[in-house]
Amino acid sequence: MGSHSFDAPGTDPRPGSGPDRLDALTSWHSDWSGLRVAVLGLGMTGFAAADTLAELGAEVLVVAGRAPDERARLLEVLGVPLVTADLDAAPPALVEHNAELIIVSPGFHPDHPLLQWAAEQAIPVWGDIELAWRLRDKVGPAAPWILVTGTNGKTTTVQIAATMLAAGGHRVAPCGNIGVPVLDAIRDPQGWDVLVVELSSYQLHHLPLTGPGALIPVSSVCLNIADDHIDWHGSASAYRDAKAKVYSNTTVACVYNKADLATMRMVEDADVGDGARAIGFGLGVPGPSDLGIVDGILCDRAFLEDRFDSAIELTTISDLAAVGLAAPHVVANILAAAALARSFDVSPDAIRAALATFTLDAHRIEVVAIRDGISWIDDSKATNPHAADASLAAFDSVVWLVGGLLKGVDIGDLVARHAGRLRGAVVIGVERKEVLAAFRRHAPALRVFEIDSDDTGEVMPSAVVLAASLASAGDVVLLAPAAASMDQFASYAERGAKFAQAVHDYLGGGSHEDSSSYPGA
Ligand code: UMA
Repeated sequence: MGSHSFDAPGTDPRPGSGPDRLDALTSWHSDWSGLRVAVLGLGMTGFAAADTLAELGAEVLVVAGRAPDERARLLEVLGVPLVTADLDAAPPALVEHNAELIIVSPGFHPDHPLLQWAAEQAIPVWGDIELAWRLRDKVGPAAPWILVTGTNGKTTTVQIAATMLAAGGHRVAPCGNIGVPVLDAIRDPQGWDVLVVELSSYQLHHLPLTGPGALIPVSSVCLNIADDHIDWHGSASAYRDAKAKVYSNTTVACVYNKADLATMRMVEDADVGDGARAIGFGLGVPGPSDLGIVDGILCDRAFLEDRFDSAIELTTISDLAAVGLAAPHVVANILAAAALARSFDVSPDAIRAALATFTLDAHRIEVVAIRDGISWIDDSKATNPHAADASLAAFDSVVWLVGGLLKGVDIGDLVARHAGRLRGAVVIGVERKEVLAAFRRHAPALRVFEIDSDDTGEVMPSAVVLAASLASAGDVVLLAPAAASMDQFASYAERGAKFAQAVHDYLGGGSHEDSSSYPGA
């Protein structure tokens, strides 16, 4: 390991039209001028795609169901036309544009009428990730990509891996689903040594596995897989298949979760580059080619010569506990990130230094207050049952705030698994019927309150009062809704912030007895 070589993007554009022309568009320096492209959506992705393609001289039309004023105004400045319409069918301006290529934003459902129309018209559809891959050599030689996906922990793992790579002296861009379009990262004028790209299942869905648009990452990980976004993908297996694409063509390390054998099978089934290795991570004792834990010490038994007889110490659970990073699912993310960083030759010292300063984002098992022996914890980021599972498992005695948009996923198993550690529950969200039914079925004796107010401003204040009535010393009141937030809040962040505000209002001044100690089991 040490030097990484990549197929240089092509530099020999062949202007023309049709699929041959698209095949030749594999570099920023190819001839994109005059290419007729329709960009679907005007969120973060759509704007980045339109801006990039306009800079390349393509003829761009943006089509969106709704367009934020600010982005619409910027498009006007760029001279890019925008059509906002009810997108039940292709609007006339889109038909007239006679597009040779469509760039779709990830939020468009695969069965969206415009994507069906594009298929009927045989217009190729790329996601923004494929476009960014083809354009990645804008500034000097293309930086290698490290890919991160999984149902939960993606953003945290990307942030930790990027912190480790930076501590190792690399100029690194965390980007993708994390909230920075990869197209913005590749246009940074200084360029990067490496990109750590968070990919959602939506973005993976649109990626080709072969051909000029197929990604060739150095390393890749699917952190875990559990049912999520089933309403978007149509089935659990379609969601899984999208996630599995992350490993395709990996050249150095395919990192998988030893506690989630589905991720190992994805690696086994993937077409990877010659010499790529499968690297496991887990909370148990590591085998050769794994990262794991021995007697409270996080060890690398993968990236060293003598991996059959020795291991490299990376950090310890007690050091992680001192900086609030010892919850089991966070430790798993750290091991995965360390595997990615080690695959890029980051030293154990740099990894240790990175972990000493890293802090989790807000709303991820964030301690809001501790008062009278009761800990109030905001894990609003737990937007599906798998994330809530990890969250609940970190505590012994829980009053649980749960509910929201379930996205077609059943939470019965989750309730059954944790019924023993629950002291009570408060159900929020619009899809309360399903959640209440799960409690009736799997925890019939549990005290459960329902917030049935239509006044969304009242949801958290009421939930906090009821949670307080269920909790006693030693308990954790845990907001880990296992559901998306958009039914009653603007985002998971707003949901968490409203929870924290309601807790502080309820407890009054001086509620933050000790926010540094982690109350986890
Ligand atoms: N639009 C329509 N009709 C549709 C869908 C979208 O007209 O049916 C248009 C609207 O103009 C809207 C725009 O598309 O303004 C929104 O596009 P989008 O939903 O694809 O969102 P972006 O703003 O482009 O942000 C996307 C990701 N969002 C989604 O995948 C839903 C962001 O992830 C990501 O950070 C960003 O690209 C940069 O890569 C967010 C997310 O929620 C955080 N991701 C999901 C998750 O993590 O669970 C997948």
